[in-house]
Amino acid sequence: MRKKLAIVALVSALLLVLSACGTKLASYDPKKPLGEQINYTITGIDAGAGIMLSTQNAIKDYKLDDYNWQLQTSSTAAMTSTLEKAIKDKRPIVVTGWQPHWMFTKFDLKFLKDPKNVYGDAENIHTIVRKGLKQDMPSAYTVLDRFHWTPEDMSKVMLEVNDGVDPEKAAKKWIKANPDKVKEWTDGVEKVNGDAIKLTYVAWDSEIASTNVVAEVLRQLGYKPTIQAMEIQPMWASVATNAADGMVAAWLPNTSGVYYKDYKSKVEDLGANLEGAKVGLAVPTYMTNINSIEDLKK
Ligand code: PBE
Repeated sequence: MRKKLAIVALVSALLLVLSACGTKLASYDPKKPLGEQINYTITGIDAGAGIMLSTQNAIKDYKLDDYNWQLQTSSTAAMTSTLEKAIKDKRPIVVTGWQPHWMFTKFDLKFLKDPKNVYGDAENIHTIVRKGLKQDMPSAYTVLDRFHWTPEDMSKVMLEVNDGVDPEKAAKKWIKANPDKVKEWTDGVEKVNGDAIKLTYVAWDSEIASTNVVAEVLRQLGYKPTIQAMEIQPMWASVATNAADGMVAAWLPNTSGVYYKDYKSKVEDLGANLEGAKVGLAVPTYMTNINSIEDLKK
């Protein structure tokens, strides 16, 4: 009887060890085809994001579907957490990546070359407002029209938020630290008395940062701003139908291009608020022999 028990215990211990081995995922092996190592899966974000549409196009244009490559839908938070875990164990991973974003500050990542230029060249982020805003809210219109900052500015706010600071507080802090920039947007603008203004955005880290900064500047001018997060298509529709006054989240010409095409005649495009954004596929730098989207077929 005792012997039997001992055997049962031994077998279960063995099984435990074996299953533990099974769940331990292998680190990146440059000698093996990459696809095999990650189940031919690109880790993506929310379904409507422009980067997801571009990645579907990349899969087609580079004929990655011949190799059964697929794009996994998730969210920015899930993607960055999967990325962080992979990097910790030096495992292979391919993600939808963009800049400005703290993922490039926090992790050693590189964009894959895109010889077919599916993701387009550098992107600018535009401010889009509803028609009639200029007449209805001239002060807010002027600020939104002048709002312009750099990828470094945006990254600062994003990093703070990623460190756990409340977005509104992070925005206030950035404004306090950058009075000259804020003055360029607000100089000579007449204050108002509690007028309500509504901005919409998608809860991407970059847009959480920009939308909170703009809302805070408007608040300091006497507005009562509300900011509302939604999906990308409703965000455009909200401005086009006057349900919202504006947004600062249009990545153009490529990433939000399909939405721009649909809505451009129903909104007013105030031009770029940030230049030099970038979108593409990204991998950790330890994946030394994967440098181009073409390499995914190796
Ligand atoms: N992004 C961030 C968005 C725009 C901002 C690149 C994830 C996208 O539509 O893909």
